[in-house]
Amino acid sequence: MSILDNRETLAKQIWQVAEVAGYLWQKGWAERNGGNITVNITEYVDDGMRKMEAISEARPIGTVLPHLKGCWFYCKGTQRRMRDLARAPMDNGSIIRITDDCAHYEIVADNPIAPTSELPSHLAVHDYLLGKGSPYRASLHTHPIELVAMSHNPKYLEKDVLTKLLWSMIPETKAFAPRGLGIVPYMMPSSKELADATIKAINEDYDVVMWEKHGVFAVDTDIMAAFDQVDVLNKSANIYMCARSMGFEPDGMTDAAMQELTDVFKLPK
Ligand code: 2HA
Ligand code: ZN
Repeated sequence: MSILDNRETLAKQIWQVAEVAGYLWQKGWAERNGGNITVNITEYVDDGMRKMEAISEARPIGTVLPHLKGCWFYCKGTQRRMRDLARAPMDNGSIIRITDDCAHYEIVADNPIAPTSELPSHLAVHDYLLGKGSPYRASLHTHPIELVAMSHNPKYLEKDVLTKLLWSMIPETKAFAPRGLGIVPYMMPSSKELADATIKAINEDYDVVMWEKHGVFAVDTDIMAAFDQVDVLNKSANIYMCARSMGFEPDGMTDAAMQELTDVFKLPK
């Protein structure tokens, strides 16, 4: 028995997470237990689910997140592998609900699998998104190779230097990652400082944020859309590195070509 049985719309969301987890592994962005995913699934919750007993005690989030009252999430399990989640999402992640004090969560199904080590930062981001009325429901942390490599050079960490370079590699990148790439300087993984800095960058209007020498954090309406934004940005980083390894600095699209694209696609900035 699974909570997904006879719940088609919920199952579709969870299997979309599994599909993305498979892509992360195939791309080499998810070594060992690398990366994490959380999806706000509250809109798919029915009365039957609301009546279910929790299968864990209430555990502290570590902070109070008032906008998460009544919210439910699918979370990748801590220490679980994306490549395993791709085959069996309910054996490598779990469905949790936030308790009414907005300070604890309890696991509801299918198995008592403890959520990702980055749960407090993921939940803080979801709380922020709901607070500002955003339609975004999914957050993704992953280790995309070329983007992480570029974050080892301080010149790419200055505001919007990397955004402009990546946008200029291929027109699709600005069209499909129109808010560019925010930058957060190196901080300890799972720390509150990293969560706060990530929210600050998202608040500056980035959907994808680079964590220097670590990975990216992306938010969007669903997990496939969050993945797509990271994928187009990383594709540009890969094109840049291919040109450099052929021995030349790529020209990049001209400012006039970028402006035309911005106007025709009605993109921000
Ligand atoms: O959860 O990637 O940064 C595994 C990680 C933490
Ligand atoms: Zn990581």
